[in-house]
Amino acid sequence: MSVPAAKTGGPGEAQARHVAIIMDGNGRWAKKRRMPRAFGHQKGVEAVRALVRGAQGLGLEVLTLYAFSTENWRRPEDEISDLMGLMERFILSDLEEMAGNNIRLKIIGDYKAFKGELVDLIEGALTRTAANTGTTIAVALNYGSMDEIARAATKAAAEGPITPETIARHLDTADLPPLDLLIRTSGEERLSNFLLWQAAYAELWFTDVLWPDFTADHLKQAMQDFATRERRYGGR
Ligand code: V0D
Repeated sequence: MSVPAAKTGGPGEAQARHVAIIMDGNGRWAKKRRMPRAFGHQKGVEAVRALVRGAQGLGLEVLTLYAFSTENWRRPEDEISDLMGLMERFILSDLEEMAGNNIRLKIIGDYKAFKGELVDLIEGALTRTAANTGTTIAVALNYGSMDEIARAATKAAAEGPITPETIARHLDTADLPPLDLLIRTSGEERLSNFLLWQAAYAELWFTDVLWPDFTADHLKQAMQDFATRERRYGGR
């Protein structure tokens, strides 16, 4: 029995360099099990940990993850403090493994609005991985795209004319490769104020899988779909 040659795709097929994920569905995952939202968030953290491990072999340059949005401040106080606790614990438990695996951490968003101890932990994590050369994990913390664009435009205006190029140079993602692929889990098909500018030419990939059930295999599948889509950038 002969095995068909691996599909390598036609011209224009390219491997994704930068993938972003809106990690949605922790609450719904918990609700289905009649468990508290906090349990869903815990499971969500386990999915992040497994995905970061699994992403190593996929040849990605950057994986951007939406962890805490500017809108999350409108959630109940106890859920906000849960999320803060998860962030602190995540750094304490996972930083050394990520650092040892040559991962470079980056933050997008205004993380300095968090409390002092958490800001110090975050900055420690950035410093610890700054010299690493492997996959960059960019984590959106207190991130909102309109806020990011407003901050970038303010900086651009202080230097001269505002153009798409001068704004882009001041976005939080200015040092990252262009966004290729944006994934959202949990069946919602909205950008929800995430990477609005960067998504201008990105491919979008939606799945009904809830975040705690999302694995590196799903990411691999999305990247394979990406590689077979023909990208047009507004041209023909
Ligand atoms: C999991 C809840 C802090 C949602 C928060 C690698 C998702 C906890 C960071 C972080 C995650 C801190 C410093 C830094 C980079 C990241 C973080 C991830 C996930 C993905 F430099 N919390 N946190 N990073 N979670």
